[in-house]
Amino acid sequence: MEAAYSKLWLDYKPLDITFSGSLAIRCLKGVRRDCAAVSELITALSALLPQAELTFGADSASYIVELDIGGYLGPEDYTLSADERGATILGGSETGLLYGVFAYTRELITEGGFTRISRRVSPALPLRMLDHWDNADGSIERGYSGSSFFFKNGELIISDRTVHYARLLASVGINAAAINNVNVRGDAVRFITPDYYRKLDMLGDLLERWGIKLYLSVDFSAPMSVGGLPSADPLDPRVQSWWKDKAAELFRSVRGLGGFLVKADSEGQPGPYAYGRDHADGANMLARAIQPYGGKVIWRCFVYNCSQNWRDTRTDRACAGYNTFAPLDGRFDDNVILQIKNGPMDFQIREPVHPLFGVMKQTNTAAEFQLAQEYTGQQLHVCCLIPMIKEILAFKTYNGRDKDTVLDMISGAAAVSNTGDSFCWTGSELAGANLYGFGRLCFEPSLPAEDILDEWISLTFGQNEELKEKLLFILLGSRDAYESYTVPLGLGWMCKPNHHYGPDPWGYEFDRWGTYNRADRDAVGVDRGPGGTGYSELYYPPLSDIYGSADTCPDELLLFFCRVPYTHVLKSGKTLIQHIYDSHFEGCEQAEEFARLWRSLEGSLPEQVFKNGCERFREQLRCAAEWRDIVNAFFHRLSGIPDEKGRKLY
Ligand code: GCW
Repeated sequence: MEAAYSKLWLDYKPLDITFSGSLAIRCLKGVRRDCAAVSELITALSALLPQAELTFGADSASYIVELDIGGYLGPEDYTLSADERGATILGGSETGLLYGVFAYTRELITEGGFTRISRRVSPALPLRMLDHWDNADGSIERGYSGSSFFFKNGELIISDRTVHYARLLASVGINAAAINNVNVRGDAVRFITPDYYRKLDMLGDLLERWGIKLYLSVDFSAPMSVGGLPSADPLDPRVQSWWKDKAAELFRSVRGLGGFLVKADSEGQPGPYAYGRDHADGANMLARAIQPYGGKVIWRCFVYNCSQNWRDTRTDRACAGYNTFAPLDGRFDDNVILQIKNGPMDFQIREPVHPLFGVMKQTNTAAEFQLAQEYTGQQLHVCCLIPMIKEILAFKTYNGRDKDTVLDMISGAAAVSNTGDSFCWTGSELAGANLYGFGRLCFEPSLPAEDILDEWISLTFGQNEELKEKLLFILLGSRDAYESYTVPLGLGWMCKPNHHYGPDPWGYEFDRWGTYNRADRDAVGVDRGPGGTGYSELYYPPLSDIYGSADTCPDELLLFFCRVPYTHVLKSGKTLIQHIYDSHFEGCEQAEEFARLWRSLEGSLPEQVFKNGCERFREQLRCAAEWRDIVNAFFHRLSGIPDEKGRKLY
């Protein structure tokens, strides 16, 4: 039977070398023959070198791969050394060893054979997590890749696909997965009841073999919804003891459980505010219940008023996360990690970096990214997010520390997964690069985007220079193009309401979500400077000054921070209105060029991949033209200013 899913970058094909000798794997000391590292090495070597005889431990073999576990390394670290005669992979634990095996395999494939390697790697971030927004009924919130492969009709599914999933994650170093939606609905409320323990235990055990901890999104009001208590007040001793008992039962029943992910007081989810408590009270209560088992609470900072009045220009959603959490710095227990979205609003194609990263100096934090392309083309448009993630991690907060970048401040990163049960996992093959790249960046953030993509292309599609060059061009230019033909200069939210696909410049203008562009006939943008909502003041100087004035604010964020007339001259020398017109035309042209390049790859890609890409590019071009014409018409009609170049603006 044909597999129902692609193996993605783990589709090991024979190497194009002549090796007729014998191969041996030698397991030293504590390395168990049945651990994932050894099984992965066998899988890889027998596929890459199918003609070679593979044995265990034979000293006479012409190439020997020695596996070892060394006490002096961190548990997830590995060292890798290799030459023409063999390789030694040393892990700090079986997990570190597994990462070393994947790195070694990657090297064999990208180098096209045995080479010299000498390297020691420790993951930059201890927590490297994927957050699934999968619902118990099998649907996925903001899922663009089919249905859930974890759940169907309230049941937890474990299949060979689950094993391949674990291998994919481990191969890029992801070590945690929250399997259910942060909006905990339907049967998911009951995941923390005995009904689900047996399956959760199987899943947790399976994932743990590949170094991945299982996380569950939980309902903050579970003491009521599950426990039947009258309250979920975090300071109520009955609530505290309910969670303690629940934690004891859960951690006893489910192997590999890492802890909880919580969305509280956000978009209708229950939280501590209902009882007049704050988010430290809420998070710490849960953290104390699971602390004895080494559990962690990943607590989201996506807290804002989603019932705002659009007439109110003083309340600013961008300030909400900061105002909620900055005053609580230092109050969170050690096993709480605050998960902060990369920007202060919500995963737009361009936002400033969240000011909480700089200010939470005494709290464990993790950055949250969204691989699911909710606002970035829904996996119908190509939009490679790797350069964006790199930019955010490298962002200097100026918070007075010697090491002051986002990467220096966080101890983890999480990404909303873009996966589903589609054949290629991510709906679009090109979206697979985001999943791959996210994991690689959490492990080795200094890797250039181009190198990560180069690696992903080689592993996924094989070594073909022309193919690589074209795909790199498409992927590396894709975010720019998307940004250019959609929303200008950091403005955000000109999409259609609810599903967030396609243009609707006033779709969110008179709504309750706090997402306004304030466009009128003279000007556009939100004044978030000191004379406006004051958001720019939440950054440390010099950023607060830079962002606070239209003279210094970088062009790409201008309309996020400032309200400026259409005749305002940008740093590029163009007027704002002309920039809007030009970038929309240019972005569409870039997308057309990507589609042309893709079509030229017919024959170099598997047919199914090629056809799927063609369909998606067709849709991207259709939608990009809509964006261009509607956004340009919108600003043209409001401003009455013609295009200098005389193009048709409708
Ligand atoms: O942007 C919003 C999404 C919601 C999502 C929420 C969140 C899971 O539109 O679908 O809910 O963000 O991040 O919690």
